[in-house]
Formats: sequence, structure tokens, C-alpha cells
Amino acid sequence: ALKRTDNTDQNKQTGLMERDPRTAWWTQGRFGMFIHWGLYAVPAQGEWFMYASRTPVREYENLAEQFNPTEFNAQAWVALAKEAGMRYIVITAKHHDGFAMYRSKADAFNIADATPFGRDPLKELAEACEEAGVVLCFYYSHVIDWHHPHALHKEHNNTWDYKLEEKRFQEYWEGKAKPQIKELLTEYGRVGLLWFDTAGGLSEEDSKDIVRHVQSLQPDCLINSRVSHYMGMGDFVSKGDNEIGMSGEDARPWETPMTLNQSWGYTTKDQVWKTADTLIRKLVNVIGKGGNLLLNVGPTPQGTIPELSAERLREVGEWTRRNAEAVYGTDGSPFPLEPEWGAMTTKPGRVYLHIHNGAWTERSLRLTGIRNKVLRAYALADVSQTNLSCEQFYDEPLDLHILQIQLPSQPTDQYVSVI
Ligand code: JFZ
Repeated sequence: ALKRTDNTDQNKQTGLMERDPRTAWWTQGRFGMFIHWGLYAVPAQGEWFMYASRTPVREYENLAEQFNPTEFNAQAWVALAKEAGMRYIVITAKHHDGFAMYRSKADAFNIADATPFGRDPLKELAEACEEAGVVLCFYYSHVIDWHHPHALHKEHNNTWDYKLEEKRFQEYWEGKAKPQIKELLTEYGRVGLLWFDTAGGLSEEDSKDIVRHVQSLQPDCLINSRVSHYMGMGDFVSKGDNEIGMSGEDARPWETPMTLNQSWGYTTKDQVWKTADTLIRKLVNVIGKGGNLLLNVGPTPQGTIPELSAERLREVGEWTRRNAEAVYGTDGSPFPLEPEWGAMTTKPGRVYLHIHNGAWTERSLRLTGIRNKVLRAYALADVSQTNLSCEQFYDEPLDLHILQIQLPSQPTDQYVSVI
């Protein structure tokens, strides 16, 4: 059993650390929608299409004439995010292809000025988010830009149109990146966070410059760790794609960016889709370690969220609605080790047990620090709302709240969350 050594150690192990109050809305929100939507939806081969195909800028620009997402409905997107239980939306304002998904005065290569669509979807999304109480956030590729002659990354550049030796990075930095970030932070209302991406080669000075730039415009706007490859920069850590972190490994809160299939941007290629059960287990695994899950959709060139994505999100929402108390505003498990039967989330004085239904066997009920007898008495029966005071984990008793257990007679692979 875990014995409290001293407050610091305990907090370190539980991830219950002193947090920057600016991140509270984000850590309490636990679950966000990632949206990869851009000109790359037209060829429908993912957001790296231009690089993978080495499409010349002039040819890539021609795609804009075909991009007319008339079925785009911001309210419908926000409603789906809410139905899934997502508390914030991070949408690509500009990905590596350099195409801005909003009306940008800094660069005419944008959806409002360069396509027959002629509208500003981020403006419409900002209004829909404001109305629905969902926090709007932007992804911005601040270093890679295959459209701009002077963007310079340590490895992923447009070398088929531009010569590396002729790069003047500050022309891109001062002429496009910083002005566009200013547009996003001054014309779309409150922005919860900026999700910078792939900072390879950005100097420490320029990394600090962009942080100062953001904070001068919206001091409460959070910044993710990918703003720089210098350790410790950013208000929260974005793990690698689909990578799940460990509680307490960094003083900052962290998130897992996750795809529903294998792609971020829309693709018509065959994909293996994660089931709703897998997604729920991933969500529980992440929040059980005190992390956030940023789950991605890749909208179509018509402006719709693919039906299979919407279906998965509605199924996940069914679970998050039923188990909201054990998801939102929680911290991770009080124990450093991940139980084999599932995960735990916590609130002051409470532990929520998320137990994979297949784990409901005598053997696997050995919970770190919680005696079998407590659970066995409840786990193998239908139990209505009840509060259990369990033995002392810490100096003060923790209530082990098992609010509801509905167990089929035989364990199945159907996920059951017990809160
Ligand atoms: C980047 C982008 O290149 C990609 O298109 C997508 O937007 C993704 C969310 O972010 O890809 C990365 C960047 C960094 C890591 C993994 C994928 N990483 O640090 O492991």
C-alpha cells in the first residue's frame, strides 16, 4: 500500500501539483476536439499531401478554386463536440501547407480570399463556440510553411520551389507568422490556447519571441510545448501523436493528441478506425494519469465531419455523459502505478474506479492500497448509489464512491465505468 511520505512526494506521485491557475479550465475540461481541416482536404490524402507529392506551389494554389465547403455548419460541428463531451476545440488555422483557414490580411492565400467559398469559417466557429460555451483554440504551424519562400525548418522544407541558401527566415517570421498570430488573437474573441507545431530549428530567441507575442495579445492564452524544442517551454506538454504520458513526469499538465483512425487530415485511403470501446479506454487511461485527450476529426472538402467520426464521437459522448462526475474536474490516480484492472480518477477526498469490465474477476480486484473485501462486497452485485468509506489511504479517510455498478452476469469486453 502506498504510504504518504511527505506532501511533496505524495503530490508528485498523484500529479496533484501546484498548477498555473491559467490552465485550470483546460485540465478540468479533460477532453477536447482536434480539427484538421484545410486545402489538403481537396486531394483527400492527408495534411502532408503537398510535401509527400512535392506539388509545386502554383499547382497547389490551383486546388483553392475547387475548395467550396458549402455544407460547412459551425453550429453542427460545435454541437457534435458538445455531444461527445468535449469542452474545447483546437482547429488548424494554418497547417504546414501555409493555407490560412480564415480571412487573413497577412496573406491572400486563405479560404476567404482564394476560394469560391468566400467565407471565414473560423469567424463562424468562434460565434458558435461562444454561443455554446465551448472554448475555441487554434493550431498554428509556426515554422513549417511550404507556401512561403522564407519559412525554414530544420528538415521539412519546400525544397522543390525554394532554395535553402536563399532563405531569410525573419521575412517569414515578421511578415507572416507573427502578423497571422496577431490576427487570430485580436479578431476571434477569447482564444483558449495556441497549439504550435513542429518547431524544429526555431532558435530559443525566436521561441521566446513568439511566447512574448502571444502573451502581449492574450495573456491567458495557453501555449503548448511544441512551440519550441527547448525543454520546459509552453504551459502544457503535447505528447507525441497517440502517445500517453505518465502522471507526474512533468511539472506541467499534459495531453495526448489522438486520431480516430490513422490520419489527421481527411483521407479517402483505407483506415483502421478505433472502436468506441477503445476510445473510451484510451480516454480513461489518459485522465487516469492526469492527462487530457485531444481527439481528432478530419472534415471533408464539402465541410462535413465524416459520418464514421461523428458516430464514434456520439458513442463516446454516451459514456462521458453517464460518467461526467468521474471525468471532468478530476485529477489522475492517487497511485503512481497503473492498475491492471483499469484506472482511477480523483477529486479531493474521492476516488473514482474505472474498471474494465473484463477485469471483474476475483484476482484482478487487488487494488493498490484498497482491500479486496471492500470491492468484492460490491463488485459482484448490482449496487445502487452508495458511499463507501474505505480504509485510510492518507491521513484523512477517503470516501470510495462507488455510485453505480451494473455488471452483466458474465464479464464481457464491453467497457464498464464504475464511478
Ligand atoms: C504534427 C504534424 O506534422 C501533423 O501533420 C499533425 O498536425 C500532428 C498533430 O502534428 O506531427 C507531429 C509532430 C510532432 C510529433 C508527432 C507528430 N512528435 O513530437 O512526436
